[in-house]
Amino acid sequence: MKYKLKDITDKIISVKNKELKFFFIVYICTFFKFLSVEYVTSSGFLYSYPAIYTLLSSFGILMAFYSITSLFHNKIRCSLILIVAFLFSVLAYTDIMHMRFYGDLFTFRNLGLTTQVSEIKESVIALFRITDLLYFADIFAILLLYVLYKSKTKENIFSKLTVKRIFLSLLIFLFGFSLYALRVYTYNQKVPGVLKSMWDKPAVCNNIGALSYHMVDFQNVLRDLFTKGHISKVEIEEISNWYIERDTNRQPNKFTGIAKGKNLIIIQVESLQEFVIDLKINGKEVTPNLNKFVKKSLYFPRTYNQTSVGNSSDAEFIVNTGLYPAESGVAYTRFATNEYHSLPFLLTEKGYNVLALHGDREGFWNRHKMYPALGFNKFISKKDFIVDENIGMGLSDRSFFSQSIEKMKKEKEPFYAFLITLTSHYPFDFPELLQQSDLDVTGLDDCLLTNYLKGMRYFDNHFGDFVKKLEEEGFTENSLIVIYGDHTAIPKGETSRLEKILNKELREDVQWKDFQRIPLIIKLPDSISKSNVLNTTTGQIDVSATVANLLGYSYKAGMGNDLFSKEKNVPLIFRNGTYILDCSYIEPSQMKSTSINSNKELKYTNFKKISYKVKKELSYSDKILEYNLMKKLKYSK
Ligand code: GP9
Ligand code: MN
Repeated sequence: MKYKLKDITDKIISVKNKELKFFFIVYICTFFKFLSVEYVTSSGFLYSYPAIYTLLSSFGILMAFYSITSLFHNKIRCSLILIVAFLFSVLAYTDIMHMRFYGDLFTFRNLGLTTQVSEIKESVIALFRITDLLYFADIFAILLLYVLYKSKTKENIFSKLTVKRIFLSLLIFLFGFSLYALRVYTYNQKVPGVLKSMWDKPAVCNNIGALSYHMVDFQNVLRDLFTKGHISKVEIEEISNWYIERDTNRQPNKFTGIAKGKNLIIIQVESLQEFVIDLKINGKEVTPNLNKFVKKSLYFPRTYNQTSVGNSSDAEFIVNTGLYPAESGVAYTRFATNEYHSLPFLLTEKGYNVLALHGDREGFWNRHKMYPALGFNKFISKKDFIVDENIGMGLSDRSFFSQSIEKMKKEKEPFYAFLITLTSHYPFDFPELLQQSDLDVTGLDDCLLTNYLKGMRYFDNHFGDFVKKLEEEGFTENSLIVIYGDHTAIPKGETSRLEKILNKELREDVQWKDFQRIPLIIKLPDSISKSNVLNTTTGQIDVSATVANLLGYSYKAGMGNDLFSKEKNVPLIFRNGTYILDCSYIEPSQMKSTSINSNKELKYTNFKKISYKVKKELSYSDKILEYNLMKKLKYSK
């Protein structure tokens, strides 16, 4: 044994260019550790194995990092390189553990989350595999060999810092950094907004490399940290006053507490737009089950999609908090460390059991962090369902609905179950979905719109089965059921096809805006069931206050209104500052106002005052998020 070790050390001593080789070994080991992360993220069905540009980006950014260590004094260089390599190993291993546990990568944004550490600590033992030691073994081996070598020769293999060395290191840095920057730039051009929103971190990692992903993530966190200003007490008071004034005259109405003590089931339907309700193709309804359900419910056809770049996550966020989506980036990824008031917290306080169910990876959209922050006590995600059928992004709606009802049956009542469907997701061309959808589309082009309609029929079939089971289990009697579409899905390019199918014009901006509606369906418990079509202009923002009122409570921390006491002159505000007031669409930045009914331009000056109020309201919502104010504000008694 002694002889063997001597052999090895002798060999090492005899090697030329020892420093370069030292760098090379450390570099290659680190590269493979991050490659293992890229490989793990590629095992998701949506991604392929890391492509050459991903590898080049990883290769470049790592080269840039190690070239910086080369600029330090030769006495500390060895320690520094090993420390950097160790930190990289920790980062790569943290990613691996996160992927195993959440199906998502680590983000510096969630560093402030206290749950993070404890959750990881608890699960680390369960998730540990003996091969994981490889993530750190190289560093200890290198260190050991180096110490042995030093004890024999006393020679420092790290050469002195010379001008030539500085020049060469900087050159290598520039080369490596350019490879990284080029890939980050091209990926961001290809998928605009992806790096800021980070809706799918594994996909980002798969496209630009693991370390590059962390660089961009770190940059995002720093940007937010440094652009954050200061908020004065006066400003906080101003926001509190807005809430108090709004609610001063709030009175109970005939719907207050009508569903008291009942369960709450909210179903957020992927890509469901309002125009499909009652739509017929070749004489057959696209969504017969949903249409039947609408006839038994309070139906709000003038509900507008208020989401921003956060899509599904924005819809969830607006509905559960009553706040607007983040001004830039995505609330779910930027503000998971905030403290919230929310519908889940309110209902938990009233004795409800609150859970969310969704058939995707739990880390998608940072839900695994945001749900606890929003007050969901339980999140049943892909890893908790039996994935017997995967369509598109995750568990099929068929399986999701049939397993969800079984899970709901076991839950303590009253509960608030928040269900998010998935299969009818853009681009709606998943082969299993198209095969299983029985919508007859003869005569329609083979296009995105046709696939969308087939997707809606697919959802409707399984929604129908779900409703039958809800009835059988008595849930339609002992629950308040709310259904809405998360956001719109049909791009403007489909205008002429839509015009044909709907037999109406959609060309003008205001017509298109009006087309961006989603259905909002509120079904009261069977025995008090009231059906009606209500033409109030509304959006996702009003859901929390409305639902709370129906259950007999009052949700005051949201910026929306209870739909049963909403006044006519309340603007429905969109993230970009435009709004709808009654039947006018107002675009303050262009000083433009248009009638939705007649398509005619209206006098903007009539809306100047209200435009100012709209701007204020959005800025209050932004400040609440930015400065984590929800728990610090005062609300009316
Ligand atoms: C992902 C699903 C879809 O889990 O909710 O999200 P989207 O891409 O629509 O935002
Ligand atoms: Mn969605």
